[in-house]
Amino acid sequence: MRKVNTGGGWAAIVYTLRTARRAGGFRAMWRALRTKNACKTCAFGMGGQRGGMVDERRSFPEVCKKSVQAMAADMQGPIPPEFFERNGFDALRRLTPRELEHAGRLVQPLYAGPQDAGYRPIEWDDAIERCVALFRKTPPNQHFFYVSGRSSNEAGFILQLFARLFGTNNVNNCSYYCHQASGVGLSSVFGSGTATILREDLDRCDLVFVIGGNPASNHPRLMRALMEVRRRGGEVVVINPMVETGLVNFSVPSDARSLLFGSAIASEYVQPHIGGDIALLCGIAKRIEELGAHDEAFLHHCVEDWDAMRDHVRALSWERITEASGVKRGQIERVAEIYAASERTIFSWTMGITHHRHGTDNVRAIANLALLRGMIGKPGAGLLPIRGHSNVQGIGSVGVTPALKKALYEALEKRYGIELPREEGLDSMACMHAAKSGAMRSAWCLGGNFYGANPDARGASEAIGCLDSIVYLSTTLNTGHAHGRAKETLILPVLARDEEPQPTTQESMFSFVRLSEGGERRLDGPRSEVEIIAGLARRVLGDDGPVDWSLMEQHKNIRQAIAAVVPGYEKLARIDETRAEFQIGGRTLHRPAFNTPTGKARMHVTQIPELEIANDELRLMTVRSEGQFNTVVYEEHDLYRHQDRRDVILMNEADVHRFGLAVNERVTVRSATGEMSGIHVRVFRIRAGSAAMYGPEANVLVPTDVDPESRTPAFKSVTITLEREPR
Ligand SMILES: Nc1nc2c(c(=O)[nH]1)N[C@H]1C(S)=C(S)[C@@H](COP(=O)(O)OP(=O)(O)OC[C@H]3O[C@@H](n4cnc5c(=O)[nH]c(N)nc54)[C@H](O)[C@@H]3O)O[C@H]1N2
Ligand SMILES: Nc1nc2c(c(=O)[nH]1)N[C@H]1C(S)=C(S)[C@@H](COP(=O)(O)OP(=O)(O)OC[C@H]3O[C@@H](n4cnc5c(=O)[nH]c(N)nc54)[C@H](O)[C@@H]3O)O[C@H]1N2
Ligand SMILES: [Mo]
Repeated sequence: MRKVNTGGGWAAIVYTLRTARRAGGFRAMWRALRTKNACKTCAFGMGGQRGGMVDERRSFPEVCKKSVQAMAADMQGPIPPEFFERNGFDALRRLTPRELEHAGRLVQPLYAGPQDAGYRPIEWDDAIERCVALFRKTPPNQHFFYVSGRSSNEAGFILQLFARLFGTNNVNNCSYYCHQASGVGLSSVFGSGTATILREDLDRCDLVFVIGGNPASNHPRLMRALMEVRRRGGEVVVINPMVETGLVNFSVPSDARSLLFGSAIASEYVQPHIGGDIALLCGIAKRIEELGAHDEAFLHHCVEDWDAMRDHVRALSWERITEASGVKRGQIERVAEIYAASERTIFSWTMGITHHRHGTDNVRAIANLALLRGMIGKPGAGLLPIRGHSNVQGIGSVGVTPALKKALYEALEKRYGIELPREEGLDSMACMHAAKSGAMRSAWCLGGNFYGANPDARGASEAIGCLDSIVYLSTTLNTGHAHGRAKETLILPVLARDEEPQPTTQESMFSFVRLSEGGERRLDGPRSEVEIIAGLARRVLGDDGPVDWSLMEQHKNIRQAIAAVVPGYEKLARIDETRAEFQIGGRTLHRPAFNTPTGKARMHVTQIPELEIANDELRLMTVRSEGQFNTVVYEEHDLYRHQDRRDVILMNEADVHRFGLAVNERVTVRSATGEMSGIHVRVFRIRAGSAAMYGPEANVLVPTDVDPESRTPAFKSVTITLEREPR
């Protein structure tokens, strides 16, 4: 394999061209990518009315491999009907995620009952009848609804409305496996849970912290902004237990100089232990206070609980800080000096922060550090949780959450003259446990791969197997359809957003609402998500209830409803006429006025978590490779980390020696939850004591316990042991 020492660049371009050719030619791909639809991959927020691949700053950036992969998947032909005759469940279970996705597009509803050895195609009418029967058969609180962040605001909104009118709050979304800790943490700090900045603020800052993320792979469009910060003399501090090639040097494909020579990204690369972030962030805060570089006036006028936070970091010894973080005092002091010299700092973070039992406190520790120097509440500075799915933030905004925000709750009750169910709704993990215990009987999944995303893969399969039914609304096959089956399983094929007959909307990580025009259908068979949900709601709840479901088949009517009830979404009411995409009101913090009872932001004392591991143990993180999108693995190799296969464990050289292992030797990896055998040992630039494996495969090892506040599993913190296998 060719060795790549810089992220992005030619490798990304060559891949893009190759994938485009497979998907029906470069021109077809180019046309597809240039339509007025929001990009399908990450939540950076590309496309929409400004045309594909144009961001919120109106600049026209890079090819992104991921958007090409996602588009190629949707541009496939139909899965041939004989596929399901040839591939019963045994065969489906043996297919890799890539083989399942490459089987083609789902075009016909599929059904499997308790006696079936495989799926069989059924007619749409039959499928809808069966769904209606499932709703009638089981009481509302024994159903749950899981929504991935790929679906539109319109589909998400009516799904949650339907669920609540049906009688349950068991409505959740993939953020419970993703950024929930950011929402919970930030809300506790300043009363709202999203980024405080606009895309433009990245052009005005002089320092960016990139904490616990690998944007070179997962948010390549952020890389241009980071390159530009460095070019204008600013700094980028990376905090990550692994040295990620693309965060050291990245070739921005749309920038000639960068493409040829690469661009230095990190000015300081800090490698803490997995889970060492709170100690590190407290250490930086301690040093800032020692230097007197904190913003006394801001802390006095705009912040609560500064005294407690100050006393906490003062009382922490440097010994405790360096031991728990794994970072030397000299480097912590250097980072503090970089921060002290900055006038406008942006703190960004991803899953390395949220995927912990202390995820919410991790987020608070970041917010503390930002508040310490008055970096929230002015232009060019603030907080940026780098969101995953392209519309995961919108799905949350429009109410696909177990508990609705008070304002939305009251507005819904008022608009429809209804009383919403009072019983507490369950989060994703709780639904899985309830399925296992028999308390939950029926699941509805709008997109995503609830099985594949879940910790404890074996347990997840068993839990879903306990359900009477599960219904998937999907574009392509994934491992969930093979391993996540209930007594009855239905798959309903849906249109991708750029095939929707009516426009849809999405929300970016900067709280910017995109309008996607939709487009011509590529295939006969799949239906619009909204058409399916509104049709089911009409059948189950009738037309004479508080909501006229036949009106809800028109997306613009749904937009009227969203505009009327979701705070900040008012402009959605006119978007069909104006075509004007907009910034959601009340989220950007360019002034230090916070949405809390006192108007001040709140600091929190964040205790350093106890993460002791024994001598024969390692702490494991599960990560994505550059060639996958969540549970869909496109490529076996990981370009930037120089791995030719995925069944590897990446370890520090010292640990490989300490355990008496050799490179490429096979080990069995064990956790309290499961084990994986035949894993190849690889040396990697990762903090000693920490190790990394690829998810979703490694989900057999990840336990199901969660951060008590955000209910997010610790995908990045699994205690493991290794056993050498006989040679
Ligand atoms: N190509 C591609 N793009 C994607 C996705 C994809 O699967 N593929 N998925 C999308 C989604 S839904 C999401 S949520 C995002 C995910 O984007 P990321 O969060 O960047 O993805 P992960 O691979 O989970 O990476 C976690 C990073 O956190 C680091 N890390 C692990 N533990 C710790 C820790 O304790 N502390 C610190 N400081 N760092 C730690 C790891 O070394 C790794 O670099 O990407 C989105 N974009
Ligand atoms: N071990 C480990 N596990 C993890 C993580 C980790 O870092 N490590 N990360 C977690 C994170 S951050 C997340 S967000 C979850 C991801 O969880 P999910 O969002 O549940 O999973 P995806 O793999 O993104 O779902 C992909 C499927 O979505 C369907 N799909 C694609 N486009 C559309 C569409 O337009 N409409 C509909 N209806 N369906 C569509 C396709 O069938 C595709 O197979 O995984 C979590 N699991
Ligand atoms: Mo995610």
